[in-house]
Order: sequence, then structure tokens, then C-alpha cells
Amino acid sequence: MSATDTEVRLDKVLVIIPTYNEAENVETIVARTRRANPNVDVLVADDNSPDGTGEIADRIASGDDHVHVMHRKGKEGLGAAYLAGFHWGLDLGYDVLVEMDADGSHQPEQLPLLLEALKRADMVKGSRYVKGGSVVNWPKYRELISRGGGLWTRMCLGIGVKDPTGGFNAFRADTLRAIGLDNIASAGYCFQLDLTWRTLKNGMIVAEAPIEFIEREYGDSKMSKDIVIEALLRTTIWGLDYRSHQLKDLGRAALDRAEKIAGDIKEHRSRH
Ligand SMILES: Nc1nc2c(ncn2[C@@H]2O[C@H](COP(=O)(O)OP(=O)(O)OP(=O)(O)O)[C@@H](O)[C@H]2O)c(=O)[nH]1
Ligand SMILES: [Mg+2]
Repeated sequence: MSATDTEVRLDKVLVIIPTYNEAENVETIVARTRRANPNVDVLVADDNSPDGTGEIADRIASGDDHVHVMHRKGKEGLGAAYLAGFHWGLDLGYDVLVEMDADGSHQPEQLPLLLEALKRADMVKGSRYVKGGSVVNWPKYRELISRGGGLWTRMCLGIGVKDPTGGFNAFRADTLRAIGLDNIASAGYCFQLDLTWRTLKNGMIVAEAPIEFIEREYGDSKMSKDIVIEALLRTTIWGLDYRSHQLKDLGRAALDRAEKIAGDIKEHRSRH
């Protein structure tokens, strides 16, 4: 099944929300998600947050059959939590799996836009940098890093995605099955990039839906300089690796062509 297959079902949607110390945000984000999208299920994937986020999520889940909580043993990073959530959702037969932050940066009210675009794509990224997209309350330097990183990624990998590091993403279940979830670079922005890059390399369609991204109001960011540097380095390595394969293929094709021409000349000579 792929984006070109109109028969594919996209009804059973799971929104995965990874949390680490989001006690101030978790209740609001789950309530907003359920209110704006009454048919979707929510999975809070909590890494045993010391601030009690997991217990708050349990309380919400006890009053709403659409809300589930995964208690993980400790802080292992956002990527590991998403991967565990993906496996959980795939095993239970969800058609669509969505990544969404707990801090309100991604607005659940905009999820229908992503789901609509997923009818014609294999993965949809909520995008700050396509027409209609925007960033609210970000210091200029954050936007510069984000835009610069995106530009670098587009250049290295030769892709057109305007917001490759964006973390508000919707996948068809078949897309996740096709790209495989083993050996994903799981730290920070690399995780989102890796998923996007794998989907594109599999020849699948990645669409971007405009979103308004709002900087978190409550709680601490888990972003760090290391995460940015790792993402830039990894993108460069992926790009070099990809280009070297392209060059090898080009070289091989040129050699084949040269051998064919030499053969033709030989044959032509032997005939005359
Ligand atoms: N389960 C789990 N969730 C995490 C972990 N680290 C971050 N998260 C969650 O992942 C989401 C994104 O984290 P943020 O700290 O907002 O990172 P960010 O969005 O890159 O950075 P800001 O833009 O500064 O907010 C939030 O919902 C976090 O609670 C982790 O180690 N485990
Ligand atoms: Mg955030």
C-alpha cells in the first residue's frame, strides 16, 4: 500500500506523546488532543519522570478509554520513547501513527491538516517553513539554527523538504513497516531526520503541512548544543555516503557504456 492507493484505511489514529518532566503540560495537551480529534487515541510514553508526569497521565487514562500510558524505566531520549510507541501502535493495528511534543509547540488542533494530507502521502511533516507555516515566540538565534540546519540538510541530502527536523509528523503504519525501525539514529533532531530520510530513500512521498509552532511556555527544554552538532555531523555523513553511492553508480554506468562502445568498435572492425 502506498500514497497512490486510494483504498488504504487511515481511520485508526494513534498520537504518541513522549514525556519527560512535563507535569505542567501533560493534562492540557492530552485534553486538547482529545477535544480537537475525538476519534484518535493517545499514548503518553513517559520515561519515569521524577516530577510525576506518569501518575498524572495514569489519572487521565483512568477516565478516558482513548488514553493510554506507557511507563518506561528511565530517561532514554525522545527517539527511544517514540520507537517503543511505534511498536506498541503497530502491534495493535493502528493505521496512522503521529508524533507530537507535550509542551504545546505542536498544536493538536492542527492535526486534522496533517491527517488530510496523509491521504496523498506516506508521511506528513508539520512544517514551519512552507507557505502558511510560522514560528511563535522563538528567539532569533533558535530560528537561525533551525533554518540553517534545514538548509544544510537539504543541500547535503539533495531533498526538497523545507522543515526536515520538524517533530510533528504523521505516518501511515505501512510506511513505518517499510522503512524498518532498527538502527534509527535516536538522539534529538537526528531521529526526525532519520525517519524522513528513510521514507524518501524508500521512494515514498513526504508531504509538508503548514503549522504554527509555538515555543513552550512551561517546563524545561531538553534541547542542547550537542544535539544540534550531532544532527549536522550525521546529515553530512549521510549526504557523503549517498553521493558516493551515486558517484559509484554513475562510474559503473559510464564504464558499462565505454565497454559497450569498445565492443561495438571491435565488432565493426572485424566485419570490415
Ligand atoms: N519519554 C521521553 N520524552 C522526552 C525525552 N526528552 C524529551 N522528551 C519529550 O520530547 C518532547 C520534545 O522535547 P523538548 O524538550 O520540547 O525538545 P525540543 O522541542 O527539541 O526543544 P524546545 O524547542 O526547546 O522545547 C517533549 O514532549 C519532551 O517531554 C526523554 O528522554 N524521554
Ligand atoms: Mg519543545
